Amino acid sequence: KEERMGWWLHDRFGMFIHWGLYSVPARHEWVQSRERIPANTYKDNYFDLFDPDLYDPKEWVTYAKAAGMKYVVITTRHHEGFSLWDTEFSAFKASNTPAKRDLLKPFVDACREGGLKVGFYFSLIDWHHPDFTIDRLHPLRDVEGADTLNHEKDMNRFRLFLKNQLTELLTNYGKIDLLFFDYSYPGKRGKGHSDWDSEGLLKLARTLQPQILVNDRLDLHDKPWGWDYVTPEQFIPVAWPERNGSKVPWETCQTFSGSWGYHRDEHTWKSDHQIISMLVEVVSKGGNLLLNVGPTSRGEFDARAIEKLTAVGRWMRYNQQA
Ligand code: FUL
Repeated sequence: KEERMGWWLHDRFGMFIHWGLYSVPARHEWVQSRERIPANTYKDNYFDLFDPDLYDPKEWVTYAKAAGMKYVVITTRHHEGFSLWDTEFSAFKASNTPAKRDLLKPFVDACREGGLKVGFYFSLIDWHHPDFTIDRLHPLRDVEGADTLNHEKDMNRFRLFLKNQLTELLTNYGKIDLLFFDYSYPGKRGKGHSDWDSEGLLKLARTLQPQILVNDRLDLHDKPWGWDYVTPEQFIPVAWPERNGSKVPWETCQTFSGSWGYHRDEHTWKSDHQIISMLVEVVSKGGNLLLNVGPTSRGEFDARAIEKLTAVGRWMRYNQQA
């Protein structure tokens, strides 16, 4: 494990990218759940408006590198169930929108070309798939008759679907350095990891890509082989996190503002000073920082994100080791 983790422990600083259909409404990546939007309405409203005409992943890589980041983790699919790649297993994918293409492939190529490690974020939650249980986070949770609807659902089919998609991702895009599963919680049936067969997913990942690093959101906390690093979200632990009395590898993921997906009207952006202090604090406590950008539906970084990344880059330039 130590050997596998070498690059990650060394690199310390990465970029998170949350990009999906939620960039169209531009008011939080949980918009579908928050506003209780049924899957078909969500699709009708936003699918045909997803047209990333300004998408240039090479540009994204340039910004990441200029800020001193060494790896990138992108949402291949978030909770809305929309796939950025041309998956065989769903029609709810970028290649069927006006984008008309697999958006992941050029991204991976750009990272490789720029010498950045590539991580895939992969949602276990799916508000689009017909077999996904209507649980307490689901957009249809308040609909009358949700329990009856659940009788028709077959999580076995959903589990198979996840494995099929993960297989595509770990087979068709070359070497993938890291997987960020997100996230396992006890569902209506109350089982957590067995709802999505976390063990099976992890086994599959390690079979297809033995070197891959995996985060701790599969709900396999009690198993030392169930995760490589822990992921405090939106906070910096007071001290180096421990499990069973030993310090463990950790990474905090953080947003510039509140939302992960592009949120046009959110004005709570951290200052340059806050971001740089955060990086210093994290690294001083032995952790990694995964700093998030939520690109717009046209495929570009918001000017505010570019400003922040540039400020970090400027600081890096004057403070890096020769
Ligand atoms: C959370 C997700 O629900 C958020 O939308 C975001 O992706 C964050 C990194 O993880 O658990």
